[in-house]
This record gives sequence, structure tokens and C-alpha cells, in this order.
Amino acid sequence: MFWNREIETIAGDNLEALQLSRLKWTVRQVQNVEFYRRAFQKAGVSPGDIQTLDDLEKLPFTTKKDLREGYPFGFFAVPKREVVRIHTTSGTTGKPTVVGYTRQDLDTWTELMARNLTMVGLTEDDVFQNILGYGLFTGGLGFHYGAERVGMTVIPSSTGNTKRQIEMIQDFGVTAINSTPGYGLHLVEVAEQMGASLETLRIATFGAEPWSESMRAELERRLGVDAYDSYGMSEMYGPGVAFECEEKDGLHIWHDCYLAEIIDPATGERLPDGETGELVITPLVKEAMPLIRYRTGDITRFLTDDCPCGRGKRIARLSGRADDMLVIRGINVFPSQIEHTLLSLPEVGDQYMVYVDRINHLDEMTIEVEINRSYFSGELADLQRLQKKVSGAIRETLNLRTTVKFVEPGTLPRFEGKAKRVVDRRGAIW
Ligand code: DLL
Repeated sequence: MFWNREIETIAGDNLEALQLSRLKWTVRQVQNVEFYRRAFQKAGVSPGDIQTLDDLEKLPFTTKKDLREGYPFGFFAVPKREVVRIHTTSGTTGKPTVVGYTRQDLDTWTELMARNLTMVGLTEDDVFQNILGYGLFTGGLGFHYGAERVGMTVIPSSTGNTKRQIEMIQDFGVTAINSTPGYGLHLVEVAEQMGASLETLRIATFGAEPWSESMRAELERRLGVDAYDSYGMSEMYGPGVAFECEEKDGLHIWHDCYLAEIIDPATGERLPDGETGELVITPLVKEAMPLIRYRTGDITRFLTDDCPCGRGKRIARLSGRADDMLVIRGINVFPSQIEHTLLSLPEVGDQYMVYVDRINHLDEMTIEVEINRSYFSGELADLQRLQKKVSGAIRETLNLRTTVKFVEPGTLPRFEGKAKRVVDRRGAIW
């Protein structure tokens, strides 16, 4: 099933011509941004040097750090009066990354989401429960507008209150759900405990965090659905950068709107198709915040065979990060943020450890910190107050619930070489 067959299956010279003209447009558009004027100058390139798609390699990369330094509107390439929406990323030290959208950008995003949802077999006959956060996170609104454009009956249930989510599925005859994969498993577990049947469901889309083929098998079996992987990031539009088709074998990256490259994260060299490295994306039609060669930090590879569905290039399931970013319940967390917050609290000693586990299919973060005796009376009530204070501070920075455990000074590991203070124990899903 196609939403826009002509553009979804465009190939060969026609595709290249379209991509090249859009790349040339983007390269001109970024000249409205001081960062790019300087970066182009430093790299010794000007927009006129881009004459073929291969010339992309002459252009400088953009990193998360660059975007952060541009806070708040440093990367906007249009006057603010043309920006009709703002989202921000979670999980950056200090200030988040701000993403702006023109009216046309929102329309493009909606079109891409409509393609994605149609591609997995959803139609206007479906009732779509969107169990992702509505707000600054792009997951809620991104799916919402796409599903509405397809003509589905959309339930903007957002996150939380699992029992109510299950009741809605039953009462409204929901046929499709969208959430993080971890929440999908939690949902089915609660439904099983309630003895609630979810038999109206037929399709589920999952994304915003890593998951595995074995998790897909479990979700499909227990929810009774076909489950599809959905990938994206706030720095582009949000969800919908790449999405699986009904083949469930790799995610199609929308070739008319993005140029994708895989690079060696250590050297920045482009890798041949099929080799695993860091995904770099250049959006081709973004007006408010065009980016050049954005380093996503996500590790994947191009699949080299053609997909029977007839659409273009696919990437493999995302298999990790090139940097130390953790994705916890869909929220991006950098260890440096945790450290920054802990070290700003005098009650906490210098040593800490962070453990990430998957408990009942949901990510849980536990922070162990050494107590600073001069701030602690030895009373249990005092310990509870301190725990609350630390978890409150972490929640404020990361928007994430954590368990804080205080331990005796001198008991946490000391590291001689590079400290490894974050232990991700969720490996079992792979
Ligand atoms: O997570 C956008 C999104 C919302 C995608 C809903 C899919 C569904 P950010 O919060 O900016 O945006 O986080 C982007 O999350 O760079 C990946 O590291 C990770 N990620 C997103 N989707 C997947 C996926 C949204 N399907 C970051 N598999 C990305 C693995 C994913 N990791």
C-alpha cells in the first residue's frame, strides 16, 4: 500500500536529479545561518561547489554539540515570524536543542508520517491509539498529524495510566497502537494480569528506543499484532526519518527528503554500502532548520539488496550509539548530565554509579551515591529526605524517574583508568 507511490518508488536518474536540486537548495538555505557560513569558509567550500551528489563529502559535519551551542535559535534559517512550531530534544547537558518548523516543514513531516503509516498497512478504517508523550517530545504530535492525515480515528492518549489505556483499546475498538517497545511489553503484561483481551488490535508501531528481533517476536505474539520499527530524531522532524515496510526487513529512509551516509565514527570517512558505522543525515527540504551532514550518533548500515516493496534505500535496525548517550524509556540521557547534577549537590560525595536495568520490560535507572557525612544526621528520615532531594534534582534535569541509593563513603568503585560509572544491564534484549 502506497501513500504517494510516485515519490516513494522514484529511482535512478530521476531520484538523483531530485536529490541534487534539493541539496543545492539546502546548501543555499543554510547560508542564512552564521554557523554554516563560517563552517563552509573554514572547509574552503561555497554553495556553487556542489555540482554532484558526491560533492556532499566536501561539506562539514554538524554535531549535537554544535546545535547545543546554537541555543536557542542559532540554527534557524528563516525569520522567527515564519517559525510556527518549536520542539526541543530531551537529554542534553544544560540547555536542550531547539528545533523550529515552518508551516511547510510541518506539512512535510505530516506527509512523511502518512507515508510511514500507510506503508505498514494502516488506513482510514483504523482506530489509532497514540501512546507517546504529547508536548516538546516529537513522538506524540508527529504520529498524531500523520495518522489524522491518513484519515484514521486518532486517540491522543499520550503516556501513563496503563489500565485506562487498556480500557480505551477495548471500549473504542482500537486496531493500532503506537508506543515505545518497552511500554508495549508493559501494556500487554498489565492486560494479561487484568485478563483483558486486546483482540481488536492488528498493527503496532514501536520506536524512540532500541529493540530487537526477539522483542518483536514477543510483542507480536502477546499483542496479536504485526509490529513495525520506527526511527527518527528531533533534529530532523522527529519520528518518521526511517520506517519499516510490510517486509519487516530494514527501515526505508525517505530518499526524497533525506540524504543518508554511513561514516566511520572515528575518522569521519564515508564507508562503502553494507558496512556498519554512524548514520549521517542531510535533510533536503527543511526550511526552518536545515542541517548539513548531521551526525546522528546512531550505528547502523545500509542493506544492499532491493526491497520487494519497490521503495528505496534501507538501513538495518539501529544497533547502538557512537557516543555515550543512553536512551531510557525513550528519553535521551547523557551520563555527563547525571554527573553534573550530582556534583552540584553538596550532600553527595564525588563517587557515584549509575545502573540501567530492564524491569518488567521498562527501563529503570538506579543511582548509587556516597553520602557526605557532614550533611547526614544518621536518622532514617534524614536519609529519605536526601534521597528525595537527589531524585528530585535528577528528575528536574532529565525528566526521568530514578531510584537513588545512598551508600557509605569509600564503598563505590574507584577507577584507575577511564572511569566506567554507567553500567547498562539491559543487554539481554539483544
Ligand atoms: O525519539 C523521535 C521518535 C519518536 C522516533 C517516536 C520514533 C518514535 P529523540 O527524542 O530526539 O527523537 O531521540 C532520537 O532516539 O537518535 C536514537 O538514538 C533513538 N531512537 C529513535 N528511534 C529508534 C529506534 C525520537 N527505532 C534518538 N531504534 C535517536 C533505536 C531509536 N533507537
